[in-house]
Amino acid sequence: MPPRAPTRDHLDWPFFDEGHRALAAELDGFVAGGGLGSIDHHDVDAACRELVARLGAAGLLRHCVPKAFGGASEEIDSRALCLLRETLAYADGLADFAFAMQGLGTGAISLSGSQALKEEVLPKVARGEWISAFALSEPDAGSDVAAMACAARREGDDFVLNGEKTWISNGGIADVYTLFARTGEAPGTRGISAFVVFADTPGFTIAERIETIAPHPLARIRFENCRIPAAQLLGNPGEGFKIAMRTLDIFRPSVAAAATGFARRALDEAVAHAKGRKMFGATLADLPTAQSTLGEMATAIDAAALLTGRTAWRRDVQKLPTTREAAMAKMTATENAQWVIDQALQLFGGRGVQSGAITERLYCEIRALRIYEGATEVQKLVIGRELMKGATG
Ligand code: COS
Repeated sequence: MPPRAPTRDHLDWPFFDEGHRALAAELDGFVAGGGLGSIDHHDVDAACRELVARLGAAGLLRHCVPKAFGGASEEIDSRALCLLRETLAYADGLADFAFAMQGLGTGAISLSGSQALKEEVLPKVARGEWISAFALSEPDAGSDVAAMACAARREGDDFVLNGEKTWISNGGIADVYTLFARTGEAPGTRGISAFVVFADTPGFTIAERIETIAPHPLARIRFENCRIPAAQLLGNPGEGFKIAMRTLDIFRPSVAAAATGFARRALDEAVAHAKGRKMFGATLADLPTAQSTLGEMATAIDAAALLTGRTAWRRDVQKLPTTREAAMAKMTATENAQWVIDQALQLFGGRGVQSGAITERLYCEIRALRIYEGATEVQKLVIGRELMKGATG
């Protein structure tokens, strides 16, 4: 049986154009043609390397970087990113992860890197030859980015790095890391800078590999007198926090899209199950309680997709800031998807919790999305603060 494909009704919404509809057809062809098939997910490192290679060979990673450096469009197109993540998440959470990290891991380079750094890193990442990572969180600085302690001390033409980062996706397999470290120009957010660090730099080590409920490469990484050229600084000293936030503004809607991909898969599986499941002399789908649940699930998905499409369109077409919109989309889509998947599992009954069931996989996949790239609580804070900025009082 060919892999299940997502419905594409929402591509008729005014947020999308012919290019997006063509990309959706290309993606569906890639998945149906076995582009993600026959990969053993038990070895997540090998699986991710293979997925990155395949996505690169298929030209799909070009959507993670700007055109001048091997990308698909002049600027990173948020709607394309969302479409890709939604489709990949629908089919395979690890494929979505492998794709997403190529963008997040290099987003700050695309935004603020020197010409030389962009030329060195972005084309290789777009071809799937290099794997990238985004190193922001620390053991004592997760949501509170300003509390970071990992230090970068200037010494002549170099910076010397000391400290740790944790929850680093692709930690252990990445070739290149975007690192945020304290350079101390000022206390708090104004004393952080962004750097590019290559995995083979002396003094850089993997301190610990971390396992999670939806396995993917993840690590705590360590810098001990790790010396990098000052040319690997992104933007100006002290700009790191803003670079991190601007990067997250681009990628948070794509997290929303991935969550919606998982939720769409849960809904489609639940509908198929409800239509086939015999119950009380009819089918589960004939029960008003099931119809009501499915109706709520579909509405929760559309609400999330509308907020996500609005954010990506505002960024791509209107070229306006999307801090508030991205936070709304990420919060709503990840929370709604968790609820939708839980409802799908409930409709499956006992089979829903069986090991190996699609609902089990989706249940595990969705959970981290409510936390990473800014937990739901952080998104509420961001929305509230943006609201205050525009309010008179
Ligand atoms: N774009 C550009 N600049 C931004 C920005 C954005 N989206 N958000 C904040 N800034 C600027 C602010 O304007 C402020 O600038 P000035 O110093 O010039 O006034 C500065 O950055 C500091 O902002 P703020 O005061 O809001 O910082 P806080 O320390 O209060 O933190 C939160 C804000 C909590 C929102 C932030 O730390 C955050 O998003 N945390 C979650 C991080 C995250 O996603 N972690 C997961 C890692 S990736 S898996």
